[in-house]
Amino acid sequence: MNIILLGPPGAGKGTQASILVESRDMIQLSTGDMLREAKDSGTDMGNKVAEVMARGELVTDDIVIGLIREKLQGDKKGGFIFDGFPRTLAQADALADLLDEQGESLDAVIEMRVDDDTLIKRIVGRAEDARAAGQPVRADDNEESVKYRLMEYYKKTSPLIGYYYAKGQLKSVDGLGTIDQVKAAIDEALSK
Ligand code: B4P
Repeated sequence: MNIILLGPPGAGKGTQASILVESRDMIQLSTGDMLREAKDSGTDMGNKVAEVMARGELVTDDIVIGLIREKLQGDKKGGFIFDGFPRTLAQADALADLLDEQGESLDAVIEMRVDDDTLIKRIVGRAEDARAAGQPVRADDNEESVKYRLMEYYKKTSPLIGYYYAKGQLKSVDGLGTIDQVKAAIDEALSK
């Protein structure tokens, strides 16, 4: 099974993807994690994306599509969870082509719905928790970047909701409950 977790920043895509990895032996492909790894390793590409990410802007399509293309060649296990990818219509078209090339298809797109106030509270809360624990704080986990990330989401990513709805692949879940409640809602959506 190959699925996309779609939703605004802080909707819990990464949180739920980690749970699906455990419960269904799937492979999590988080473009956010891949870009943060590139940034930390100080490669040319990493240096290029660091400032873009800190501002809360989207990284260019060619970079993220390249990262995903590489990962799709590897082990497939119980299938792929696309976490935070695609984020633009161009990325969605590229993903359809890449899956096609691998003889794979997309089974479902889970849209996680959370209101803006909760998203901002969660992300600012994550930064405060990290600071209190003496851990590194993500450069984009502050109110200013989150507001920009939300603007980018509504402008560039939310059109994907209609795109996948038209293909009959969209399943929307309430992302507002506890982590366990959201997990249950995703399991139910995937069972239909
Ligand atoms: P991501 O790493 O994808 O970050 P995100 O959208 O903030 O994360 P997510 O929705 O996974 O939230 P999480 O589970 O962590 O992207 C970061 C940046 O990378 C982007 O802004 C962009 O610059 C770049 N990028 C990534 N992919 C790209 C692409 N395809 N194209 C272009 N650029 C790209 O949860 C957040 C917090 O909420 C956590 O603290 C968590 O504990 C908490 N939480 C989760 N579920 C909860 C629940 N049910 N109740 C209470 N709290 C909850």
